[in-house]
Amino acid sequence: MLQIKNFIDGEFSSAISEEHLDDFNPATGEKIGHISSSDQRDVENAVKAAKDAFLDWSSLSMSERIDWLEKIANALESKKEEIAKIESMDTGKPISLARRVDANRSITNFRFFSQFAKQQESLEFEMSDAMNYVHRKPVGVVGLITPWNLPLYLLTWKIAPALVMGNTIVAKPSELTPLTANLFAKTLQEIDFPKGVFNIVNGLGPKAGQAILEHPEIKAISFTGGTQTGRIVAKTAAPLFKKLSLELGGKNATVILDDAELELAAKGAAKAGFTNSGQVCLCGSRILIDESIAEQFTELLIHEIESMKVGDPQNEETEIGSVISMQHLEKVENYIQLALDEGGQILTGGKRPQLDEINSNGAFLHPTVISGLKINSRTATEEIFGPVVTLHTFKDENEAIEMANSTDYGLAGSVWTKDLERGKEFSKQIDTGIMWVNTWLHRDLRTPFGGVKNSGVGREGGQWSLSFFSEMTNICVKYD
Ligand code: TXE
Repeated sequence: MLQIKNFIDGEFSSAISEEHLDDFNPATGEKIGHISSSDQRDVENAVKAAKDAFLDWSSLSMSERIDWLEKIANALESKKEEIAKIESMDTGKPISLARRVDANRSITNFRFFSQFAKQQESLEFEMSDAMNYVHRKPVGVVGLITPWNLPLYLLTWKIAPALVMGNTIVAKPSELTPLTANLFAKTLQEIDFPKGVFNIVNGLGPKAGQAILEHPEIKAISFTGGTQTGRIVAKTAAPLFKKLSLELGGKNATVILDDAELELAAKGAAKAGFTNSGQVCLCGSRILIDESIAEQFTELLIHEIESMKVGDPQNEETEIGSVISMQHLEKVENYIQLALDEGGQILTGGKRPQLDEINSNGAFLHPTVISGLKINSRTATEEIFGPVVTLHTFKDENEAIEMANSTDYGLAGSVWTKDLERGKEFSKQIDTGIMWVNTWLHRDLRTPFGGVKNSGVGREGGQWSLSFFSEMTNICVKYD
């Protein structure tokens, strides 16, 4: 049984309360670890360690901090397979996905920000009689709170820019998936990373997480998680004037225009809808199809989905693993029942698969496609965050735009058409932070990442991350 402790001032320690939570492998239902269940006292200790480490860390030169990012990337690279294996065990996602996406991207996050920080130029604005120099300083101690769907991928997406800009960190991974953050902390110990610069406080959101939000010495909060929790984060942190970055939920549209290359679009829509069992905030959970090609496209889509291998995440061939927990599976199944109550028809899926003994207690669901629902039904407007997509047809582009924009979310989407200019013009009409044309989840880390409406506030990525994790002082020097 793994003991997942806090990581404070470079050492692993139990929560002061000595209380712990259980960690489960959702694909087998077995208990795999005990997690320290921290409270405000543990957060206090972590903030003290981060404050004590801040002067030395922020006094390093940018190139010295960049060297550390590269050391971390190299150390993670040597553990790529171990990261993939434990991430798959903790989340139920297929090992091939954990390797290709979670492990690779966690390493890339450090490599990208070390390179990107090197290229930063000083910001100067000349006047006729003066020169303005924009001086960047770290924010100080920052709080990172992350979810269970892409645990190390999303945590390192925040750690790398926060560190390179000279901040020190108090992080709280999701209590459902603490394992890879724990491995990350062990890796820092192995490379003699300065103590106290990065700290982990494990535990429940309303207890350990809330204490991070409330701590007066934590000057910025970068949060990724559900919209409902995002509201709590905003409500708590805003009156304390903390910098806030909120990456929240989504109900993204995959739009198939009448001139789409149908085979390509069907593969793209299936990938967008069911990667990580639909547990990615960027997933395309609504598929909007031009009525003139709807029958042909739907046939290709269903074929694509029914060929996806559902099973043991540790099996290399598996494409659809379990969802994060039995509780979440029941939430998803409740939405399928709601869809039927709202007049929907299940075209494929909707049932739990019969799997081998080892997975008989796992939280599995066949990828599910539901048609016949109104675009403003609850099923088609609320975030389900599971392997469920709804299909809707439209008669023309204007109706497609109206439908795509018809939820309270605004994170991402994709549009499929042979005419790239048409795809670009269409994308400008969609109220999201991200749009893909003839692809999905194709990421350039220099680009702004984030959403509008109930999908969040702010952007991370490239210069947006460096700006979020720094404060600027404009120094205006009058020529004599
Ligand atoms: O997110 P939560 P969960 C959506 C998806 C999912 C829902 C809930 O709909 O079903 O959010 O998922 C911490 N103060 N997304 O449970 O609850 C919590 O401990 C401070 C979309 O993962 O938001 C965890 O570390 N912290 C999302 C983190 O917040 C609190 C990805 C996220 O937990 C807290 C995952 C509090 N009061 C879920 N309550 C995306 N955008 O990718 C909880 N936390």
